[in-house]
Amino acid sequence: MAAKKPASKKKPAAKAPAKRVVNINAIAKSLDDAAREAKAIAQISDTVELTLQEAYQVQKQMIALRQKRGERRVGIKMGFTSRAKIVQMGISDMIWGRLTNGMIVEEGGPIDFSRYVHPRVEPEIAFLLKRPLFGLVTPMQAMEAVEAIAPALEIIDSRYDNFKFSLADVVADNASSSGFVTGPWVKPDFDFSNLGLVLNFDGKPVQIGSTAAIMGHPVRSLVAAARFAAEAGEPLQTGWIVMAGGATAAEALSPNQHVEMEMEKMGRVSFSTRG
Ligand code: 0L1
Ligand code: MG
Repeated sequence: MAAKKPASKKKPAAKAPAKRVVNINAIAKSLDDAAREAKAIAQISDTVELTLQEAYQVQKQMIALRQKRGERRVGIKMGFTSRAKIVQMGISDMIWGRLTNGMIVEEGGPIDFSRYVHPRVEPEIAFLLKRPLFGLVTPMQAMEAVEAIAPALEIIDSRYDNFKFSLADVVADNASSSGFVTGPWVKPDFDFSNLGLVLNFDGKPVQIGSTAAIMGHPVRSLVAAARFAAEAGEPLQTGWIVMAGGATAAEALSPNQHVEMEMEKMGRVSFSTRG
């Protein structure tokens, strides 16, 4: 009698990998809505891991939505250019974001706290360009394009729950940019590589630092900005502002606060929050 064939053990059919769906426009709209409604959303990386290239596409599309509403580009901001910011947010890759005139906060003026999700402020230095700048440039070539420098404050406001994000999340969210204030513009005809600065809330110091915290010399951030801008096909333009990145960790803002930063040799820059 023929031996009984063992019942064949059928391998379960391999599951097709879930299709990766990335809708750049839909993600840009959800971030833009979150910013306009001042309502945090879940991180994009909870549902889809964007590549860095896709994240910058989302950022570009989000800015296009602002431009459709009448805003215009006025510059770029650099992010994670200091150790303090890298340690605070746990991200060590330098990033950049696009600035529009809708983000300008009048020096000394008030901001309406209810228009933000969970705003923070960080002390920076800003460059004003007198000619276009892009590509691989030396610090000296970068400085030849600078009309003036100013002490500046950046108001960052992540559109994500709990101000938590991955690298791609924060790039898509325009590097958390929300507002910026510039103080007195001065000719950059002196050494600004190591200027002491103090950030005060209601007259009390909350952060003390130096411009040297920005890559050893803030001009290095401008050099990097020129390279990023060229890679994106968006050369830095005459009249644009480049925000060099936070020199210290960012501080959370509260309603009804006076915020001021004093930078050695450069002067003061301030704004206040209204509840
Ligand atoms: O200046 C900066 O380093 C800003 C980084 C932006 C990301 C963030 O901290 O939310
Ligand atoms: Mg910043």
